[in-house]
Formats: sequence, C-alpha cells, structure tokens
Amino acid sequence: HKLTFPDGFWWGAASSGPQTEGWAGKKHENVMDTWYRTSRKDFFDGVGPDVASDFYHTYPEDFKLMKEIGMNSFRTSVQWTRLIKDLETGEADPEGVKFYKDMIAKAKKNGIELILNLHHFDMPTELLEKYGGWQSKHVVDLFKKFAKTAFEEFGDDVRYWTTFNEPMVIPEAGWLYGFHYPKLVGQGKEAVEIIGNINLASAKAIKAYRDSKKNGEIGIILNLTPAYPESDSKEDAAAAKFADEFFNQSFLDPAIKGEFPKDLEELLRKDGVLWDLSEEDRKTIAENTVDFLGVNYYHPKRVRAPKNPDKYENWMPDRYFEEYEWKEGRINPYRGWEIFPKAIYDIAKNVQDNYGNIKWFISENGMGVEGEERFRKEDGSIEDDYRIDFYNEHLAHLHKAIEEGSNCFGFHAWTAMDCWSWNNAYKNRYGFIGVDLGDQSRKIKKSGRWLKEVSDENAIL
Ligand code: BGP
Repeated sequence: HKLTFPDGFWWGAASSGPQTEGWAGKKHENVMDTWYRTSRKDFFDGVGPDVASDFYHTYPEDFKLMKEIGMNSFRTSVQWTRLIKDLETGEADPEGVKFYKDMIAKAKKNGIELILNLHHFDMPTELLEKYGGWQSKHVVDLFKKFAKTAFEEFGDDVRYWTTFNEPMVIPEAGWLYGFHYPKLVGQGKEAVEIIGNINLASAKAIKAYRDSKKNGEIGIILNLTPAYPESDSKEDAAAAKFADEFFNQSFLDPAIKGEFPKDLEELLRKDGVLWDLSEEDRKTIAENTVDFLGVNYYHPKRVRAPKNPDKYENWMPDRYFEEYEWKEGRINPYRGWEIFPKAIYDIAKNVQDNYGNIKWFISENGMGVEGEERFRKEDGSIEDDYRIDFYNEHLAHLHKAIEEGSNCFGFHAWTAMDCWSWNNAYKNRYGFIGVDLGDQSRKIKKSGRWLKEVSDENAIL
C-alpha cells in the first residue's frame, strides 16, 4: 500500500565537486587529485577526477535532467581547491566564484533546493604536505577562512549548508586502514588527533556561518554505521559499544550535544591517545552545534570482541573490536556491501531518543553496481529494478520511523548522475542517470523514472 511522507519532503540526490566537476578552471590540487595523478592511473584505468562527469561544463543540462526525474533538492560541494585562490588568506578566485554562482542560479531556475557542503575528503595537497592537513590547528583556521569566503559569496542564495561529509572517513581511510590518500595504516594516535581537529574545524565553520548573519541553516553529514554485536556476550556488547562510540558518536555527539562521549574520552585518555583540544577549543565545540543532521547510510558494521587485539604495533581502535561477516547477511552481488535496510529505522530511533529528536535527513543511501551495462535494454535505458527495490525497502523503514515521530525531512540518494569514486573510478555505478564516459552523454535509468513518480506522489507505492 501507499506510504506517504511529510509535506515538503526532500526527494533528491547527493554528489560532490571533486567527484563530478573535473579539473577545468581549478587553481589547486586536492589529495585525491594528487593520488590519481601520481600513482593510481593504472588502478583507475585512466578514468579520473581530471574529467569525471564534466559537471563543470554540463551543469545547465544536468539540472534540467534532475528536474525531469522529480528531484526537488540536490547536494554537492564547494571545492576548497576551486573557490580559494590564496589558501593562507582565504581570498576567492574569481573564476571559481563565477562557476559556483552560475551553478547556484541554474539549480534555482529548475526549482531545485541546493545544499552546499564544504569538505568532501578534498584537503588541498599543499596543506597536507606543508602542515600535515587535519593534524594541524593552523589548517583548521584556514578551513574557517575558506568557509567564511563561501558564506560571503553564496550565503544569500544558498539556504542549507553542511561543514563536512563523512568526516570519520578521513582518519579511518587515510590514517587507520590505508584506502584513501595518504594511505597510512596503523596510525591510531594521529587518527584520534584528526577526529578532534575536524570537530573543531566544523564548529569554527558553524560559528563563521552564524557570524555572517545569513538567513539559513548549517549542519553536518555523518556516515552512521550502526554496530551490531555477534552475540549477547558481555565482550561482544563491549565491542559494539566501542565501535559505536569511536566510529559514530565521536562526531555525532560533538555535532549535536557539543561534547564527546564520556566513556570514550576516558578510555582514550587512559590509553594516552586523547585528542589535543584546549579548554577554549572545547568551548567552541560546545557553543557551535548544528541546526540539522545529514546521515549517510550504506551498510552496518557487524562486530565482536577482537580475537587478536594486539595485531597492530601502535594504538589502534582494533584493540577493542573486530568486524566479521554475518552469515545471514544479504550481500549486494554487484558491489559487495551488506544490504540491511532496517538499520535506517534503528538510526532514526537513535536520533529521536538520544539526540533530542533533532531534524535530520538521509543525505546518502544507494546501491553501487559493477558492470551495470549488462542491464541496458534495447531502447538504451538501464533497467535497474534492483536499485528501485533497494530504495523502496530502505524508505519503508524510514517511513515507519517517521510514523513513530522521527523528525526526518528528506531522502537523498547517492547519486544523480553516475560519478567518479575514490575507490573504484566508474566501476560501481550509482546514478539515477547514466553517464557515457565516451561522449559524456546522459541517459535516465528506470530508477530515475521511479523517483519522478515517488516525488510527484510524495509517497512510495
Ligand atoms: C560515500 C561517499 C561518496 C561516495 C559513496 C559511494 O562514502 O560520501 O563520496 O563515493 O560513498 O561509495 P563508493 O564510491 O566507494 O562505492
């Protein structure tokens, strides 16, 4: 039967500047650009962020297509490395300003609410090399300058801002497990330091936004991966509690409550790896919490007590938990992540019960598919019924939570047009709209037509 969503519900999709725009007109390189240029050309099959989906040129047409598939909202990011000419002063680059202003205008013209995010894994490489990136308080202040410039330039036209996308992925992928640049492994202490500094950077950007007196709202986008224990044992419960505190609450709590989870702080202090934040820094975090929350959800974490807690030489979160593959789990055969729609309901209840029922939206959810070409039909369109089923299932759980009082105002898929991925270039496709990398032509998939119906009805059928 028909499940109707609240009035004004956001139906849309998310993407990011570095994964879509291409390098045209950019003044600096970010860490992912550098990674691709220097060492990953083979791995990425020569398909990179240099051209990506060419959004820098295609956005006028892309917004028309987004409108055509019923999107009323769209999130992308302002690239630090495009907007800012002088990274030390935060001075804007006129070419960057011009691009973003026109992009914002085109979104508006097509009736699309634009949400602008400030950081999507795209630290300027110069700042990593010179100062250590997020390990540096100076870089935190440079980020604030960039944020301030963005608010000044676009704050009259954009009403919804977010400071970071999935900040946990920065230390996790870059310093703990080595799957994003700078690809370090086992650097637990540094990772914790980075968590502290990014929380501070987010709070400082929020303060800059409030000081700018613009008439909008600012939030943060977190990847929340609920940690489900393998058994009822005390040990597995402790592992799940730790994984939840470290990977979810170390950003969720400061962002909404203005403080870090107490038990986690105690543990990190005891282990001698606590973040380095002064009283003043903590005050900044306490006083600058978010207006709203975005949640990216793809898959849960299945955890248990670690069998080999000392496998790393340095301090690592792996001392307290390990992941395992849940035998009953349903795996996406085309990407390899567990599909577990009920976690959306669990996340919603957690936000409702433990975070003051703050208003929030699903800012990413999606199903990556390798080799999606095999689903192309004679008329040229991709029949992605698996994706439609995936969304319907997740939305049913979200709907149930909303019925029970969850303050959720929207659902954004990853993503609108197929885009470049940090891990697999264009191998895994996610879009409502297919992109042909040969000539950059676009073609609406069946899921795009599904979204149009859902958005028109404000309901899933
Ligand atoms: C999220 C990121 C996105 C996007 C997505 C898909 O974590 O915010 O930038 O890449 O995951 O993941 P992947 O491209 O690794 O399949």
